[in-house]
Amino acid sequence: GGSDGAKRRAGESAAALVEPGMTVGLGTGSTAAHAIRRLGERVADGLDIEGVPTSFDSRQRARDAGIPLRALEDVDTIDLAIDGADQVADFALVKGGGAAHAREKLVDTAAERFVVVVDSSKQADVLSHPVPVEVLPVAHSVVAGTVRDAGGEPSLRRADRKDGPVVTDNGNLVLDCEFGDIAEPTALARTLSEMPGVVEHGLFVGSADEVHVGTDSGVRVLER
Ligand code: DER
Repeated sequence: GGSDGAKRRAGESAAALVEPGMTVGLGTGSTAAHAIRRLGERVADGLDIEGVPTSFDSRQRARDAGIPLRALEDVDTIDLAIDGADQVADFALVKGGGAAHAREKLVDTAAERFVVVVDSSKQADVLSHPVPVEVLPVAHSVVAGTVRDAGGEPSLRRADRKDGPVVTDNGNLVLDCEFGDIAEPTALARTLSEMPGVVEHGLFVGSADEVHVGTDSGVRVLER
């Protein structure tokens, strides 16, 4: 399994790629949080960058870290995005553990370079992690049906600290969809995107340029 030290090493390794003047996509989750923290330290040391958050949480973390922020709609280019993943197989990702994958996918795919930060527990030969699917609230039963028709097993993501389901930053719900081994992630991504009521799914195919894998002793950098 992963350890926080491994996540920290991965996050800090990606933060070292950031150069002065860059606009940086700031991912969501505990591994990307290490990159945000490290970037805050570098900003305090004089690094001139602007961050584009991918969620309410990453915006708060970036503000606390003292990183100057820009709204996505106000930037022309994103030079580098740093974000985590729930599973990585040959540069294809499952994301959405934090229910932030809609805006993450926007920022991560808009970036010139998308660097994924994980600990080694996220690596797999084939994707098999349940795929988070963000749905319009009114659509959750309809989409559950179309997911079943496509061979998946959907479950509405329940909240821990509130009654009822998790509600995303966009006001939507999340279905976690079990498909078993995903041999053809590109095909499944298209199937999910075409389902009426789906806002965004957590399959990121063809967007990751680099993966920094934190281990107990260091970081392994995988370049596509
Ligand atoms: O929600 C997300 O997509 C996060 O990036 C998630 O996939 C990884 O979170 P972690 O770094 O806390 O494991």
